[in-house]
Amino acid sequence: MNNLMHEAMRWFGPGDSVTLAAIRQTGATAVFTSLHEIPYGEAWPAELIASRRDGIAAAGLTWSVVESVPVSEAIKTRTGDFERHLENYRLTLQRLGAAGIDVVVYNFMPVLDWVRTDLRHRLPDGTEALLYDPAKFAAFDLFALARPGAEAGHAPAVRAAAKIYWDALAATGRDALVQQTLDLFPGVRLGLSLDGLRTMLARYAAIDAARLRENLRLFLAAVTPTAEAEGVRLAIHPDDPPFPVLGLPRIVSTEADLRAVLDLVDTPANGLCYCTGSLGARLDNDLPGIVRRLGPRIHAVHLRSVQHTTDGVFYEANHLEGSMDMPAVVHALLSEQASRRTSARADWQLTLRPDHGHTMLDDLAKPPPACPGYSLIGRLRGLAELRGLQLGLSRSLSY
Ligand code: DNO
Repeated sequence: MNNLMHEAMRWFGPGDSVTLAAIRQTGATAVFTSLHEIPYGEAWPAELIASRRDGIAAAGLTWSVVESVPVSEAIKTRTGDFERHLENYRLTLQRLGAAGIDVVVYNFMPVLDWVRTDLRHRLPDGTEALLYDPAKFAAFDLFALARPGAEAGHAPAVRAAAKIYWDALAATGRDALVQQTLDLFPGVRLGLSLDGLRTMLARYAAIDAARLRENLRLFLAAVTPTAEAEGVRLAIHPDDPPFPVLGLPRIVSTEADLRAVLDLVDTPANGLCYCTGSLGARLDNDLPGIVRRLGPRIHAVHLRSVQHTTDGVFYEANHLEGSMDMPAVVHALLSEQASRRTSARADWQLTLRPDHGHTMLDDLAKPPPACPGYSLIGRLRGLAELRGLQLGLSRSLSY
Protein backbone atom coordinates (compact mmCIF):
# COMPACT_ATOMS: atom_id res chain seq x y z
CA MET A 1 0.00 0.00 0.00
CA ASN A 2 1.35 3.41 -0.87
CA ASN A 3 0.72 5.48 2.18
CA LEU A 4 3.43 8.10 1.74
CA MET A 5 2.87 11.66 2.85
CA HIS A 6 2.47 14.01 -0.07
CA GLU A 7 5.52 16.16 -0.79
CA ALA A 8 5.42 19.92 -1.19
CA MET A 9 7.79 22.86 -1.53
CA ARG A 10 7.23 26.36 -0.29
CA TRP A 11 6.80 28.89 -3.08
CA PHE A 12 6.82 32.65 -2.58
CA GLY A 13 4.64 33.46 -5.57
CA PRO A 14 5.36 34.81 -9.06
CA GLY A 15 8.26 36.93 -7.73
CA ASP A 16 10.12 33.89 -6.37
CA SER A 17 13.31 33.15 -8.29
CA VAL A 18 12.52 29.47 -7.76
CA THR A 19 9.85 28.81 -10.37
CA LEU A 20 6.96 26.38 -10.28
CA ALA A 21 8.60 24.56 -13.18
CA ALA A 22 11.70 24.06 -11.02
CA ILE A 23 9.60 22.84 -8.11
CA ARG A 24 7.94 20.34 -10.40
CA GLN A 25 11.36 18.92 -11.22
CA THR A 26 12.05 18.20 -7.56
CA GLY A 27 9.31 15.57 -7.59
CA ALA A 28 7.11 17.58 -5.21
CA THR A 29 3.46 17.48 -6.20
CA ALA A 30 2.23 20.44 -4.17
CA VAL A 31 3.17 23.90 -2.97
CA PHE A 32 2.62 25.80 0.25
CA THR A 33 2.14 29.42 -0.71
CA SER A 34 0.38 32.65 0.14
CA LEU A 35 -0.86 35.77 -1.59
CA HIS A 36 2.15 37.68 -0.31
CA GLU A 37 1.04 40.80 -2.17
CA ILE A 38 -2.04 41.34 0.02
CA PRO A 39 -1.32 43.54 3.05
CA TYR A 40 -1.84 41.97 6.47
CA GLY A 41 -5.41 42.41 7.66
CA GLU A 42 -7.00 42.79 4.22
CA ALA A 43 -9.36 40.23 2.68
CA TRP A 44 -8.01 38.11 -0.17
CA PRO A 45 -9.95 38.65 -3.40
CA ALA A 46 -11.66 35.49 -4.66
CA GLU A 47 -10.43 36.06 -8.24
CA LEU A 48 -6.83 36.32 -7.13
CA ILE A 49 -7.11 33.11 -5.08
CA ALA A 50 -8.61 31.31 -8.08
CA SER A 51 -6.08 32.61 -10.57
CA ARG A 52 -3.14 31.70 -8.33
CA ARG A 53 -4.60 28.24 -7.73
CA ASP A 54 -5.10 27.77 -11.48
CA GLY A 55 -1.61 29.00 -12.33
CA ILE A 56 -0.18 26.45 -9.91
CA ALA A 57 -2.36 23.71 -11.41
CA ALA A 58 -1.21 24.68 -14.91
CA ALA A 59 2.35 23.99 -13.75
CA GLY A 60 1.30 20.47 -12.74
CA LEU A 61 1.20 21.18 -9.00
CA THR A 62 -1.47 21.63 -6.34
CA TRP A 63 -1.85 24.52 -3.92
CA SER A 64 -2.52 22.29 -0.93
CA VAL A 65 -1.64 24.50 2.03
CA VAL A 66 -1.82 28.25 2.50
CA GLU A 67 1.29 29.45 4.27
CA SER A 68 0.25 31.79 5.68
CA VAL A 69 -2.80 33.93 6.10
CA PRO A 70 -0.96 36.30 8.44
CA VAL A 71 -2.67 37.47 11.61
CA SER A 72 -2.26 41.22 11.91
CA GLU A 73 -0.68 42.89 14.91
CA ALA A 74 -4.05 44.59 15.46
CA ILE A 75 -5.67 41.17 15.97
CA LYS A 76 -2.84 39.88 18.17
CA THR A 77 -3.05 42.96 20.39
CA ARG A 78 -6.82 43.54 19.99
CA THR A 79 -6.28 47.17 19.20
CA GLY A 80 -7.06 49.50 16.31
CA ASP A 81 -8.73 47.89 13.33
CA PHE A 82 -8.88 44.38 14.77
CA GLU A 83 -12.61 43.82 14.26
CA ARG A 84 -12.39 44.69 10.58
CA HIS A 85 -9.34 42.45 10.27
CA LEU A 86 -11.24 39.56 11.88
CA GLU A 87 -14.07 40.02 9.43
CA ASN A 88 -11.53 40.02 6.60
CA TYR A 89 -9.91 36.88 7.97
CA ARG A 90 -13.28 35.12 7.92
CA LEU A 91 -13.88 36.29 4.37
CA THR A 92 -10.49 34.98 3.30
CA LEU A 93 -11.19 31.59 4.91
CA GLN A 94 -14.56 31.41 3.18
CA ARG A 95 -13.04 32.19 -0.18
CA LEU A 96 -10.20 29.72 0.29
CA GLY A 97 -12.68 27.02 1.27
CA ALA A 98 -14.80 27.80 -1.78
CA ALA A 99 -11.66 27.52 -3.92
CA GLY A 100 -10.94 24.08 -2.47
CA ILE A 101 -7.83 25.07 -0.53
CA ASP A 102 -8.40 23.70 2.90
CA VAL A 103 -5.38 24.06 5.18
CA VAL A 104 -4.32 27.48 6.44
CA VAL A 105 -1.10 28.01 8.38
CA TYR A 106 -0.73 31.06 10.61
CA ASN A 107 1.31 32.07 13.60
CA PHE A 108 0.69 34.11 16.71
CA MET A 109 4.23 35.36 17.36
CA PRO A 110 4.17 38.99 18.44
CA VAL A 111 6.02 41.40 16.14
CA LEU A 112 8.75 39.09 14.86
CA ASP A 113 8.31 35.86 12.98
CA TRP A 114 11.54 33.88 13.10
CA VAL A 115 14.88 35.13 14.35
CA ARG A 116 18.42 34.21 13.29
CA THR A 117 21.69 36.07 13.68
CA ASP A 118 23.70 34.58 10.79
CA LEU A 119 22.23 33.98 7.36
CA ARG A 120 25.42 32.64 5.77
CA HIS A 121 27.13 30.48 8.34
CA ARG A 122 29.66 28.40 6.42
CA LEU A 123 29.76 24.73 7.38
CA PRO A 124 32.84 22.54 6.93
CA ASP A 125 31.41 20.99 3.74
CA GLY A 126 31.25 24.42 2.05
CA THR A 127 27.47 24.89 2.29
CA GLU A 128 25.87 27.79 4.14
CA ALA A 129 23.28 27.54 6.91
CA LEU A 130 21.16 29.85 9.05
CA LEU A 131 22.36 30.14 12.63
CA TYR A 132 21.15 31.63 15.89
CA ASP A 133 23.72 32.88 18.36
CA PRO A 134 22.19 34.16 21.60
CA ALA A 135 25.17 36.44 22.24
CA LYS A 136 24.74 38.20 18.91
CA PHE A 137 21.01 38.52 19.41
CA ALA A 138 21.66 39.93 22.88
CA ALA A 139 24.05 42.47 21.31
CA PHE A 140 21.24 43.57 19.00
CA ASP A 141 18.82 43.83 21.90
CA LEU A 142 21.15 45.47 24.45
CA PHE A 143 23.25 47.80 22.32
CA ALA A 144 21.50 48.45 19.00
CA LEU A 145 17.89 48.49 20.12
CA ALA A 146 18.90 49.49 23.66
CA ARG A 147 15.58 48.14 24.90
CA PRO A 148 14.75 49.14 28.47
CA GLY A 149 14.77 46.02 30.64
CA ALA A 150 16.73 44.01 28.06
CA GLU A 151 19.30 42.82 30.64
CA ALA A 152 16.71 40.62 32.36
CA GLY A 153 16.19 38.62 29.17
CA HIS A 154 19.78 37.41 28.82
CA ALA A 155 21.90 35.33 31.18
CA PRO A 156 24.98 37.08 32.59
CA ALA A 157 27.39 34.97 30.51
CA VAL A 158 25.43 35.79 27.34
CA ARG A 159 25.50 39.49 28.20
CA ALA A 160 29.24 39.37 28.71
CA ALA A 161 29.75 37.58 25.39
CA ALA A 162 27.42 40.09 23.71
CA LYS A 163 29.53 42.98 24.96
CA ILE A 164 32.76 41.48 23.68
CA TYR A 165 31.15 40.77 20.32
CA TRP A 166 29.61 44.25 19.95
CA ASP A 167 32.75 46.11 21.04
CA ALA A 168 34.80 44.26 18.46
CA LEU A 169 32.35 44.92 15.61
CA ALA A 170 33.15 47.69 13.17
CA ALA A 171 30.34 50.13 12.30
CA THR A 172 29.57 48.26 9.07
CA GLY A 173 29.26 44.98 10.94
CA ARG A 174 26.89 46.60 13.40
CA ASP A 175 24.72 48.00 10.61
CA ALA A 176 24.61 44.63 8.91
CA LEU A 177 23.49 42.85 12.09
CA VAL A 178 20.76 45.44 12.67
CA GLN A 179 19.51 45.38 9.10
CA GLN A 180 19.45 41.64 8.87
CA THR A 181 17.59 41.22 12.13
CA LEU A 182 15.00 43.80 11.13
CA ASP A 183 14.55 42.28 7.70
CA LEU A 184 13.85 38.76 8.80
CA PHE A 185 10.17 38.61 8.11
CA PRO A 186 9.59 35.65 5.82
CA GLY A 187 7.80 36.50 2.63
CA VAL A 188 7.65 40.21 3.27
CA ARG A 189 10.12 42.93 3.99
CA LEU A 190 8.37 45.31 6.34
CA GLY A 191 11.14 47.84 5.90
CA LEU A 192 11.31 48.35 9.65
CA SER A 193 13.70 50.74 11.34
CA LEU A 194 14.88 50.43 14.94
CA ASP A 195 12.36 53.10 15.91
CA GLY A 196 9.61 51.29 14.03
CA LEU A 197 10.46 48.14 15.97
CA ARG A 198 10.38 50.09 19.25
CA THR A 199 6.88 51.32 18.39
CA MET A 200 5.73 47.80 17.60
CA LEU A 201 7.19 46.46 20.84
CA ALA A 202 5.46 49.21 22.80
CA ARG A 203 2.07 47.80 21.74
CA TYR A 204 2.89 44.73 23.85
CA ALA A 205 3.80 46.61 27.02
CA ALA A 206 0.63 45.42 28.75
CA ILE A 207 0.42 42.01 27.08
CA ASP A 208 1.90 39.09 28.99
CA ALA A 209 1.64 35.41 28.02
CA ALA A 210 -1.77 34.96 29.67
CA ARG A 211 -3.18 37.97 27.88
CA LEU A 212 -1.72 36.88 24.54
CA ARG A 213 -3.24 33.41 24.99
CA GLU A 214 -6.58 35.04 25.70
CA ASN A 215 -6.22 37.10 22.52
CA LEU A 216 -5.48 33.89 20.63
CA ARG A 217 -8.58 32.30 22.13
CA LEU A 218 -10.68 35.26 21.01
CA PHE A 219 -9.15 35.06 17.52
CA LEU A 220 -9.91 31.34 17.30
CA ALA A 221 -13.42 31.81 18.66
CA ALA A 222 -13.99 34.42 15.95
CA VAL A 223 -12.66 32.43 12.99
CA THR A 224 -12.96 28.67 13.65
CA PRO A 225 -16.75 28.54 13.10
CA THR A 226 -16.18 29.93 9.60
CA ALA A 227 -13.30 27.53 9.01
CA GLU A 228 -15.46 24.60 10.09
CA ALA A 229 -18.36 25.68 7.92
CA GLU A 230 -16.04 25.91 4.91
CA GLY A 231 -14.12 22.69 5.58
CA VAL A 232 -10.92 24.65 6.23
CA ARG A 233 -8.43 23.53 8.90
CA LEU A 234 -6.27 26.05 10.71
CA ALA A 235 -2.70 25.14 11.61
CA ILE A 236 -0.78 27.30 14.05
CA HIS A 237 2.96 27.46 13.48
CA PRO A 238 5.14 27.15 16.60
CA ASP A 239 7.37 29.94 17.79
CA ASP A 240 10.77 30.15 16.17
CA PRO A 241 12.86 30.15 18.26
CA PRO A 242 10.63 28.61 20.94
CA PHE A 243 11.45 30.98 23.77
CA PRO A 244 10.70 34.66 24.52
CA VAL A 245 12.62 37.22 22.46
CA LEU A 246 12.85 40.99 22.98
CA GLY A 247 10.73 40.66 26.11
CA LEU A 248 7.76 39.52 24.03
CA PRO A 249 5.58 36.68 25.24
CA ARG A 250 5.70 33.39 23.31
CA ILE A 251 2.86 30.93 23.80
CA VAL A 252 3.46 28.21 21.18
CA SER A 253 6.85 26.82 22.20
CA THR A 254 6.33 23.53 24.04
CA GLU A 255 4.06 20.51 23.94
CA ALA A 256 2.10 21.93 26.87
CA ASP A 257 1.64 25.14 24.88
CA LEU A 258 0.43 23.22 21.84
CA ARG A 259 -2.05 21.31 23.94
CA ALA A 260 -3.26 24.55 25.53
CA VAL A 261 -3.83 26.05 22.07
CA LEU A 262 -5.86 23.02 21.00
CA ASP A 263 -7.93 23.24 24.17
CA LEU A 264 -8.74 26.92 23.62
CA VAL A 265 -11.31 25.91 21.01
CA ASP A 266 -11.60 22.17 21.05
CA THR A 267 -12.51 21.37 17.48
CA PRO A 268 -10.57 19.61 14.69
CA ALA A 269 -10.51 22.83 12.63
CA ASN A 270 -8.20 24.27 15.31
CA GLY A 271 -4.99 22.40 14.62
CA LEU A 272 -1.24 22.50 14.30
CA CYS A 273 1.52 23.03 11.79
CA TYR A 274 4.04 20.54 13.13
CA CYS A 275 7.42 22.19 12.53
CA THR A 276 10.36 20.13 13.75
CA GLY A 277 12.83 22.95 13.15
CA SER A 278 11.02 25.36 15.44
CA LEU A 279 10.06 22.87 18.15
CA GLY A 280 13.48 21.21 17.89
CA ALA A 281 15.26 24.40 18.89
CA ARG A 282 14.34 23.32 22.43
CA LEU A 283 16.00 20.11 23.47
CA ASP A 284 13.23 19.41 25.99
CA ASN A 285 10.60 19.00 23.25
CA ASP A 286 9.95 15.31 22.54
CA LEU A 287 9.35 15.55 18.79
CA PRO A 288 8.10 12.03 17.97
CA GLY A 289 6.09 12.03 21.21
CA ILE A 290 4.29 15.20 20.14
CA VAL A 291 3.13 13.41 16.98
CA ARG A 292 2.02 10.37 18.97
CA ARG A 293 0.05 12.47 21.42
CA LEU A 294 -1.29 15.35 19.31
CA GLY A 295 -1.17 13.72 15.86
CA PRO A 296 -4.86 13.84 14.95
CA ARG A 297 -4.74 17.64 15.11
CA ILE A 298 -1.68 18.02 12.84
CA HIS A 299 -2.76 19.59 9.54
CA ALA A 300 0.57 20.62 8.00
CA VAL A 301 4.13 19.34 8.37
CA HIS A 302 7.49 21.16 8.13
CA LEU A 303 10.54 18.93 8.41
CA ARG A 304 13.93 20.34 9.27
CA SER A 305 16.60 19.69 11.88
CA VAL A 306 18.78 21.93 14.00
CA GLN A 307 22.17 21.21 15.46
CA HIS A 308 22.72 22.55 18.94
CA THR A 309 26.27 23.50 19.80
CA THR A 310 27.56 25.21 22.90
CA ASP A 311 26.08 28.20 24.74
CA GLY A 312 22.61 28.05 23.20
CA VAL A 313 23.88 28.37 19.64
CA PHE A 314 21.99 26.37 17.04
CA TYR A 315 22.27 26.11 13.29
CA GLU A 316 20.15 24.44 10.67
CA ALA A 317 21.53 21.01 9.95
CA ASN A 318 21.00 18.66 7.01
CA HIS A 319 17.47 17.32 7.20
CA LEU A 320 18.43 13.86 8.46
CA GLU A 321 21.21 15.05 10.76
CA GLY A 322 21.41 17.45 13.70
CA SER A 323 20.17 17.05 17.24
CA MET A 324 16.83 15.42 16.45
CA ASP A 325 15.83 11.94 15.38
CA MET A 326 14.21 12.49 11.97
CA PRO A 327 13.58 8.78 11.29
CA ALA A 328 11.60 8.54 14.54
CA VAL A 329 9.59 11.61 13.56
CA VAL A 330 8.79 10.32 10.07
CA HIS A 331 7.88 6.96 11.56
CA ALA A 332 5.45 8.63 13.97
CA LEU A 333 3.92 10.68 11.13
CA LEU A 334 3.45 7.61 8.94
CA SER A 335 1.74 5.79 11.84
CA GLU A 336 -0.49 8.79 12.41
CA GLN A 337 -1.42 8.84 8.76
CA ALA A 338 -2.10 5.10 8.71
CA SER A 339 -4.42 5.34 11.69
CA ARG A 340 -6.33 8.18 10.07
CA ARG A 341 -6.75 6.17 6.94
CA THR A 342 -8.10 3.13 8.72
CA SER A 343 -10.52 5.30 10.68
CA ALA A 344 -11.69 6.65 7.31
CA ARG A 345 -10.98 10.26 8.15
CA ALA A 346 -11.45 12.44 5.12
CA ASP A 347 -8.32 14.38 5.98
CA TRP A 348 -6.07 11.35 6.38
CA GLN A 349 -3.48 12.53 3.88
CA LEU A 350 -0.64 14.56 5.37
CA THR A 351 1.55 16.81 3.24
CA LEU A 352 5.09 17.59 4.28
CA ARG A 353 7.54 20.11 3.03
CA PRO A 354 11.26 20.27 3.66
CA ASP A 355 11.65 23.45 5.67
CA HIS A 356 14.65 25.52 4.64
CA GLY A 357 17.83 24.00 3.23
CA HIS A 358 21.46 24.88 2.95
CA THR A 359 22.69 27.25 0.29
CA MET A 360 24.93 25.03 -1.79
CA LEU A 361 26.45 24.34 -5.20
CA ASP A 362 25.33 26.77 -7.92
CA ASP A 363 22.99 28.57 -5.52
CA LEU A 364 26.03 29.95 -3.66
CA ALA A 365 26.77 32.23 -6.60
CA LYS A 366 23.19 33.39 -7.15
CA PRO A 367 21.46 36.40 -5.61
CA PRO A 368 19.91 35.54 -2.23
CA PRO A 369 16.61 33.61 -2.40
CA ALA A 370 13.18 35.16 -1.85
CA CYS A 371 13.58 34.37 1.79
CA PRO A 372 16.67 33.18 3.70
CA GLY A 373 16.80 29.39 3.77
CA TYR A 374 14.73 28.98 0.63
CA SER A 375 17.24 28.46 -2.17
CA LEU A 376 16.38 25.47 -4.31
CA ILE A 377 19.21 22.96 -4.24
CA GLY A 378 19.49 22.58 -0.47
CA ARG A 379 15.75 22.04 -0.20
CA LEU A 380 15.90 19.55 -3.06
CA ARG A 381 18.55 17.63 -1.13
CA GLY A 382 16.33 17.69 1.96
CA LEU A 383 13.27 16.58 0.04
CA ALA A 384 15.14 13.78 -1.69
CA GLU A 385 16.47 12.49 1.63
CA LEU A 386 13.05 12.67 3.25
CA ARG A 387 11.52 10.87 0.26
CA GLY A 388 13.95 8.00 0.65
CA LEU A 389 13.37 7.90 4.38
CA GLN A 390 9.59 7.74 4.03
CA LEU A 391 9.71 5.14 1.30
CA GLY A 392 12.14 2.95 3.22
CA LEU A 393 10.18 3.22 6.45
CA SER A 394 6.81 2.69 4.87
CA ARG A 395 8.04 -0.44 3.06
CA SER A 396 9.64 -1.95 6.10
CA LEU A 397 6.69 -1.14 8.37
CA SER A 398 4.15 -2.06 5.68
CA TYR A 399 2.17 1.13 6.04
C1 DNO B 1 9.86 29.79 8.11
C2 DNO B 1 8.47 29.42 8.30
C3 DNO B 1 7.68 30.49 9.02
C4 DNO B 1 6.21 30.24 8.83
C5 DNO B 1 5.33 31.21 9.52
C6 DNO B 1 3.90 30.74 9.48
O1 DNO B 1 10.48 29.36 7.25
O2 DNO B 1 8.35 28.18 8.87
O3 DNO B 1 7.98 31.72 8.52
O4 DNO B 1 5.90 30.33 7.47
O5 DNO B 1 5.70 31.38 10.82
O6 DNO B 1 3.06 31.78 9.76
